[in-house]
Amino acid sequence: MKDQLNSLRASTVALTEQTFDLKTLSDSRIRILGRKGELTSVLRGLKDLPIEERSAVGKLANQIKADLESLFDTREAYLRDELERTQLALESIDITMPGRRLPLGRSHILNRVTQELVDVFSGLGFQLAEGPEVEIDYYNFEALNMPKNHPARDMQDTFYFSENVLLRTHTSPVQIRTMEKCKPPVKVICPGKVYRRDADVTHSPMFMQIEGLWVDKRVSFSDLKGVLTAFAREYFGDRLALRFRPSFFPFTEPSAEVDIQCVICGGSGCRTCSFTGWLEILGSGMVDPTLYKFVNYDPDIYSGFAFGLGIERVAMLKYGIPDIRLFYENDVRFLSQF
Ligand code: FA5
Repeated sequence: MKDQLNSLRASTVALTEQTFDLKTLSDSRIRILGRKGELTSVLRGLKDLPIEERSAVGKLANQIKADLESLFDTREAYLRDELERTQLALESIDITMPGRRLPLGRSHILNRVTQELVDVFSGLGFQLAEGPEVEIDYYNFEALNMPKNHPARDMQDTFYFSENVLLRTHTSPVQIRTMEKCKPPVKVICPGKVYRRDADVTHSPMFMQIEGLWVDKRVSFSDLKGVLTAFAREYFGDRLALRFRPSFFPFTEPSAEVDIQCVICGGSGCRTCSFTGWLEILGSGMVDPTLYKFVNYDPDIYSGFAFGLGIERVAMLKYGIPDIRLFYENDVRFLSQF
């Protein structure tokens, strides 16, 4: 029995030395020291020993049990230390590594251009006004002198919610809404999104405009030319030519469109300017006195001008962007250039 006990100790020493994970170690501990373990089964033979040997063997058995327990404890402590060391090594941070760069967000180029335009017109004395994108037929067409079946409506087909509710096709309805609310003098700019059934390199189904409106006593066409020329010089500098071209809008009389020399081709003609050398940026004119009837202004006392400027067109000219669709494709490689 002494031999059995000594050999159990020897084999346990070898076993623990060759065990490298805590689970196997714990299983071995149960197999050897557990209630139904190998040591217990050896000790069961104790009662069959002659009485004079029992005490010595019993003592040895206790000693060996203590030895085995200490063997398992020491190995377990060692394995736990090892595990902790490996985990620490894995989790350690190399503070000499370069950090991961966080991409910096920025406002969309069109929002920035809008803000720049608002700043220029604020400097010319215009105040900010707003109107809804979902508009009623009355403000979008009717009160702008475009009754039902007016042919000018054809050029501004849009998305209808019902016969009378639509996505506004221009920012001009804000003219009427502002004049309804305020008595002259009014001098406002109204930036916002507008919608039309349009799509090519210079036309987008959703785009942005800034409406300008100045009504007061003795506002004349030369004020219109002065304000728009001042704006163009301030925003584009002197290098780009500007021209006023006679036009027609049902809500202004007389009317003019303003073109800026194409920056893409320098005026020689390209796909962006439809080979004309010019890009139209806005429509404008003297407010048609018919409109004053809708808002109770006296046309014998007041006169004014209005304009509607395409923000994408201005951004295209300012930054040499050849295709309007680039603004809305949300390609970060394009957007992060500005
Ligand atoms: C108008 O929208 C008039 N409301 C402008 C106006 C206001 C005239 C006040 C007189 C008085 P027009 O349809 O031409 O006009 O559009 C004005 C500008 O919006 C154009 O010069 C152009 O720069 C821009 N624009 C028009 N359609 C599109 C489109 N589909 N995509 C991008 N820009 C457009």
